[in-house]
Amino acid sequence: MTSPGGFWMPVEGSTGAAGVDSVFSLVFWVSAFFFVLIVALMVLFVVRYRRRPGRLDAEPSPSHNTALELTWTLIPIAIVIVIFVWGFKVYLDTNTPPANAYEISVTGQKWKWLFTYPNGHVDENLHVPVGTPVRLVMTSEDVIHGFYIPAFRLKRDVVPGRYSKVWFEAVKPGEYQIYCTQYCGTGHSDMWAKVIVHPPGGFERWLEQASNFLKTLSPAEAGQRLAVTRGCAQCHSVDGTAGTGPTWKGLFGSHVPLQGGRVMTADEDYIRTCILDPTKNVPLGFQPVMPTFKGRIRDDEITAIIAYIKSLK
Ligand code: HEC
Ligand SMILES: [Cu+2]
Repeated sequence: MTSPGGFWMPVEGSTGAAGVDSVFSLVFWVSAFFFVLIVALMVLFVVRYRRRPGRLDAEPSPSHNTALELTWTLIPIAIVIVIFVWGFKVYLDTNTPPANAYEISVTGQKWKWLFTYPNGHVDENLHVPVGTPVRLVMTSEDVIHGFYIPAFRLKRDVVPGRYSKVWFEAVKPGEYQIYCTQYCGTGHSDMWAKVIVHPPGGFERWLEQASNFLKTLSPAEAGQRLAVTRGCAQCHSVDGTAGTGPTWKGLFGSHVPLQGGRVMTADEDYIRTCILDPTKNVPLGFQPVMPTFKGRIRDDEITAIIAYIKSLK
């Protein structure tokens, strides 16, 4: 369950949220005040000075009035200066991470978020300890995505080829929603993830357990996770539909026709070769666009993925 929040706003889930809300309220109430004032005066003047029998011509008006002009210049200037100073202070606070912040890498891709922890663990949700500054270093694998956590009042574009950085400190354990705010393609609205804020001590326990999933899960389950966190699932379906790459359903043990007329049996060695040297055996009807995973994937991970592919009868 994500935390609901109030009538107008989501919960203030981070230390920076109250500052952002205060600037928002200031701008909102200033705008509301002038909206009411201007509309009310407009209606009043329309009625008061409308064309009537006996008063057909406009009354002559003075060319200018110094006191009035100074008032309507100086008051707005004071207001925008207050908005600027207040807003700039909140901007600096929310953009300057404390030196001891815990760093997590974020990757946006069509259509999910991946979070990489300092020990190399990759997860589909953002797990963080409560009461600790966390710095996110974010980039995209494909198009522009928008990283957005309403409860933390935190939103930043995630752009391919560069790194955007944000930070926050969560104030209360719980779950909060992450969205993508750039229309990044057909799966855009599925680009959801959660922030899971752990109570003291819980984060370390979670990370320890999650990083050990090759030992704690069955090989096929571990392989299924790897297929997602390593990005294989982006190109390989498991339901029989062909994507950028061939489906994995029924792959194991089948006879695969290759470009150049050869046919190979999809056994353990074939799959291993496909992962490490994808251009060596290219199945008929596909482009050789799979990136090599040589040096990026460990042997025990390959074994788990093979176990997963075997299970997809
Ligand atoms: C960018 C898309 C893409 C990604 C990501 C990708 N693949 Fe592939 N994969 C392909 C394509 C295209 C082919 C067929 C052409 C080739 O072999 O280069 C293929 C072929 C394969 C084959 C042979 C399939 C067959 O039917 O003969 C296996 C096995 C495989 N990939 C495993 C993986 C694994 C494991 C991962 C993740 C670690 C992965 N792929 C990531 C696109 C991808
Ligand atoms: Cu997106």
